[in-house]
Formats: sequence, C-alpha cells, structure tokens
Amino acid sequence: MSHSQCYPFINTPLPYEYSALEPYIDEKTMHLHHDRHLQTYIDRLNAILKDHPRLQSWTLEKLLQNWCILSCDLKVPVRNNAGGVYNHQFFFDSLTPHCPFLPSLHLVQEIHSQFCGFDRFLTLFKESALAVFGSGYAWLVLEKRRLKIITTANQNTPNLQMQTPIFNIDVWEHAYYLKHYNERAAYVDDWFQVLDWKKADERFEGAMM
Ligand code: MN3
Repeated sequence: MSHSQCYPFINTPLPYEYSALEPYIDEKTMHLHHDRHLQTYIDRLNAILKDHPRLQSWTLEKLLQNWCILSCDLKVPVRNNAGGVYNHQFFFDSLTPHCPFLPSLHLVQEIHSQFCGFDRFLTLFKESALAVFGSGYAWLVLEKRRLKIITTANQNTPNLQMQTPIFNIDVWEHAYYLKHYNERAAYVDDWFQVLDWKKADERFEGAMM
C-alpha cells in the first residue's frame, strides 16, 4: 500500500494470488472482498473528491486525519470511504501465504512481555475481534511506545495522529461469511494462520525508531 497515493485512487493488485491464502481464506471471498467491496469504497471516494479539487492532492492519511474539519456534507462520506479504502488496503497488506511466524521477532517478544505471554495476547485479541458488535475491525496499534488492542466500528480508523497500526482484522461478515457463515471465531483462528508477522514487525520497528 502506497502512502503517497492520492486522487484518483486506484485498486492496487493484491501482493499474492487470490487463492494464495487457501485453505484459511478462500479464493472467492478474496475476489469479492478485494474486487468488489474495496473497489466500491475507492469508486465512492473518487466520486466524492471529483468536485473538490482542493482535496485531490490529499493522501488517505491526510483525509483521515482531517475529515473532521471538512464541511458538513463531506465529513461523514470522507470518513466512511477513505476509511474503507485505508482499512481494507491495510488488512490485505497484512496477510501472507508464507506464515513467517518467528518467535525471535522484536514485535513478538514485545507482545510477550506487554501482554504477559503470547498465548494470552492471542486470547485477548480474539476476544476483542469477537466483541465488535456489528461491523468493524480489531487492531493491534502502538501508542506512546506501548502496544494496545483496540476496536473500531464500521469503517472508522484508529487515531492516526496518536496510534501506529501494526495489523488489523476485518470482522465485517463479508470477510468470512462464504466459508464460515456466522462463525466469526473460526474465521479469526484461520486469519491468525495467514497474518504477516514479518510485515507487522517492520511496522513496529519503524514506529519505535
Ligand atoms: Mn471488508
């Protein structure tokens, strides 16, 4: 995901094949999720910005850090659609078919110490993902050099001025319904298997520098 991208936003290809996350995340879900759900947010965001040249040089981050100072008619649509693009790009970019879970990663060690054990962290993160009522995301973020599990509703994003996202899980039903129906817990277990720990560690290291 490119942080310098601005209007017109484009749907960059996944960094892996649609089928690459099988059997944990199925190919059809990846097609629909990336090509339709994410595409819709991109199309809507571009349509909103089309008549607002002043905002066309703004990156996603800038739109998300400043949506609250926009005019009344723009606030909510910009937050929802820029958020929809950001959250999805971040989600897809946090997955990998190669599962490079390495206990030696600085991030993993930090999780171990801040959450009193890695298994306890996994339990807490899963509980948070299950606790999102309706649609939203669970995140691991870094705030003031401390790791924190947070949740966001709908397409709201973390507070990007204060928090650096490390990874997120999309718990909207469209992310898992085809394979897991209403069983969000089974989806969270599968998602853990394809989380890109190396990418997460790079984000963590970058924010700690
Ligand atoms: Mn989604």
